[in-house]
Amino acid sequence: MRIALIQPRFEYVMPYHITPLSLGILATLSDCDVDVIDTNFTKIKRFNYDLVGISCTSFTATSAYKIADMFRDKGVKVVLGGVHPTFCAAEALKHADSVVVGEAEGVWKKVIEDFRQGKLGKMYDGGYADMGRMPIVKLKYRQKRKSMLYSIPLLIQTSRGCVYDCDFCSVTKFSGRKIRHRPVEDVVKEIKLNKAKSVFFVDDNLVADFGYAEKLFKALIPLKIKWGGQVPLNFARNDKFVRLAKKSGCRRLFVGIESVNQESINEVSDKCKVSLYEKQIKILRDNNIIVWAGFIFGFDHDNKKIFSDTLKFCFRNKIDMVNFHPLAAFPGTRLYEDKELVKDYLVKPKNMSIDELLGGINWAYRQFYSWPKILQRTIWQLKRDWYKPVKLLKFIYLSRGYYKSAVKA
Ligand code: B12
Ligand code: SF4
Repeated sequence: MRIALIQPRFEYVMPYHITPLSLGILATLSDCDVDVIDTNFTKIKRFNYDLVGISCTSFTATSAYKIADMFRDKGVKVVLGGVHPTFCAAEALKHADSVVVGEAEGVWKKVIEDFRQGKLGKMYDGGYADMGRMPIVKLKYRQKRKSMLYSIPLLIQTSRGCVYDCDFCSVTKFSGRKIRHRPVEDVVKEIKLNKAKSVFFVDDNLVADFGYAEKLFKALIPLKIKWGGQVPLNFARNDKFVRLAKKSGCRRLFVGIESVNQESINEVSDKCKVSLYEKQIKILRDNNIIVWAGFIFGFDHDNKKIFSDTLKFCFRNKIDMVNFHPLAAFPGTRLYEDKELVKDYLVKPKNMSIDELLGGINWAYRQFYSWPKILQRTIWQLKRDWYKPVKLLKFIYLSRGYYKSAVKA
């Protein structure tokens, strides 16, 4: 038996050159031949699979449904899973023979077995996976694209669930309000088995539990890896902890700054304090950690000035990389229930038109990733990693990738 596990194309967000962890996990759990296909970079070359599994978020749903319809037309059974089918199961079932809601680790083997026996069910609920028994994903299912400029890091997840439940996020509804951790020993084992030199922790908040994070960081020190991950900026309130993270190999952090306008942030979360941002970013920079900041535009309190204000903030604080996103309300979030939506789950902005919002984001991207700015940041990088020319090339290449996507949009 041969199955295909497919990552659909990103519709209106920039693709990331990493095959998602979900497909690696499912492939590792499958007791049959598996092809993992990321359609952002690879064409589907064969169609005679016994079963096809497609991973689906709200921003890949349209392409996921197209692929599903295509395979079903050829008589191949299709299973859809992921965050979007979990919250929109009825919609997903119009395009699939079966839908898996929730975390799939606990049910995927049963799905395959039921299929083998010719009794594939319409709906499976994986609930919450047992984090103490997570599969160690095989390397062959992880790196689907290799090139000199991308050293694709090993994706690892150490925890699921979040205590905060922000209005624009579906993580708490999907994975629960209690944080569940993998044993640190399992994480270390996974890194060692994969002989990884570079790791990206996909946790929503790697430092949600300081006690666990401290244990993890200490266990990473002897592995001598470099790692990146996602943390809230207030992680930098504890200088000693940042130094420990750095010592354990932390090189790059993705921080959700969301907005430089406190009134805008207050609309969706009460835990971010703009007045502390500059100090916290400085602590990360002083520890030579690359700051990759995420911003959201289009809150009710945003007007057209927000784009230039944000750029000034980024340049003043020497932010290395940015993601600029329009405020979106995906299924499974409170915003989705509350807000008026325009196209592609975008929230209708109050103080500008949707074209002004998207145009403003595009303009901000082009300013941030313009050649003079990239070169300026490369000089900062030189000061940190002057002896690593390939790293600098990657930094420039990635930055230009953002610029080009903005120009195309
Ligand atoms: C890491 C991450 C990223 C990384 C992506 C790296 C990569 N390519 O892997 C970065 C930082 C780049 C990113 C960006 C964005 N992300 Co993101 N991201 C995540 C995060 C934190 C972890 C994803 C992950 O690897 N999880 C671990 C895997 C194992 O879990 P999983 O994918 O859910 O898979 C499980 C189940 O869903 C299911 N499953 C999944 N696929 C399939 C398929 C089949 C056949 C079956 C049976 C089951 C199944 O089984 C799996 C195992 O349990 C999630 C939140 C989360 N906790 O999942 C958000 C999340 C996926 N991101 C989200 C969003 C919105 C974005 C952005 C659009 C940012 C924004 N504007 O808000 C951008 C999109 C850019 C892009 N092109 O991807 C949303 C998606 C919401 C939605 N309804 O679609 C999430 C859920 C967070 C949220 N805010 O609610 N993201
Ligand atoms: S945005 Fe981050 S902190 Fe807020 S609920 Fe989602 S994962 Fe938790």
